[in-house]
Amino acid sequence: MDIVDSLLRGDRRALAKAITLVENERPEGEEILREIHPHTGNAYIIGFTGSPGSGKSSLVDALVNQYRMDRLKVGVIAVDPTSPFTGGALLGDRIRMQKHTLDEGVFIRSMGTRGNLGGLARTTKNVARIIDAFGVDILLIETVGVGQSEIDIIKVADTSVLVLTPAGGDSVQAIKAGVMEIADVLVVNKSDLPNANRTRTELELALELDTKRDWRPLIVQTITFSGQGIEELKEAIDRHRNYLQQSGEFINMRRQRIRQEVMDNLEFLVKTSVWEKVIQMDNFEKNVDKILKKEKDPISFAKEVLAELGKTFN
Ligand SMILES: Nc1nc2c(ncn2[C@@H]2O[C@H](COP(=O)(O)OP(=O)(O)O)[C@@H](O)[C@H]2O)c(=O)[nH]1
Ligand SMILES: [Mg+2]
Repeated sequence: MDIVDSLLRGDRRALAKAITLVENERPEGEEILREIHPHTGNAYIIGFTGSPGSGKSSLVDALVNQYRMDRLKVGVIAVDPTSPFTGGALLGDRIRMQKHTLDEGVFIRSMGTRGNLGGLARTTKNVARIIDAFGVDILLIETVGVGQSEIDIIKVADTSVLVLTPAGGDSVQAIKAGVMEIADVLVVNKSDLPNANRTRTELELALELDTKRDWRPLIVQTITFSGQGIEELKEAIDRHRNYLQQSGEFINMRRQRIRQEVMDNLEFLVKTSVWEKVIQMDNFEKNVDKILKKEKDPISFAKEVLAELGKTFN
């Protein structure tokens, strides 16, 4: 496909177009994903999660600058499921990111809510793959919140960064919600505010109690206004990256994700093909009536349908 050739050659317009096709779940999008597959796997993916306003965008912005100083090519995906009107891009983010738009070494994409969050997790994964094939060294993904769906989005990341602040019992909530278990680096941003050190100590104590993991998450304090701690954050991410590579975790993780991905695709295909066949069955509605009148029960009918489908699948 032309569009694939162009994006592999570094054409940003082709990249943007390919992303839109994939986001809209068009058949061409599927073809693009198939063709780019051999060119993926080179980008190092870093996920950022945390409450709205904790400073994720500010940190991502600061890190983009850091990586650009090393002349690395950087991609950014901003996922904001809570923002249906702006398609995920808040005005502040746009202004903040505007200065990067002239930089050929930075590619930024915002994604808003489109259907359910499960769908968003799937498209984010695919969009990440296209930007990876385009040839970035580092891909930063920012998502709002710390719920299960956000965790699903962040599951594509090689290193996950959880952003907390000294205010509002953020750390206590994170500890309770178990989100610390998926975080590889913890950031106490807004460390210019009171209680930053106390927040750090709370987190340290919580980490000491968690002995399940080989990797002990690192804690970094940052102040985005002054740039304090940004280099340290980059180093913490690097350390986690080295740990993954040296322990063999990196390749394990990628294998595990491929397994999961095949299962997810399979589940999706089976579901849709079963559903297509089921709605074509002529006695389907009749049986629904029977269940309604208590002449039949839903479990037995589902089993009958399965037996019937078994014949057509063979
Ligand atoms: N005091 C303080 N405010 C910050 C810091 N970093 C970001 N902010 C402010 O926090 C607000 C939310 O930041 P933003 O990066 O948009 O957070 P996001 O919603 O997590 O992406 C903005 O008003 C920022 O200016 C910091 O280090 N200290
Ligand atoms: Mg943001």
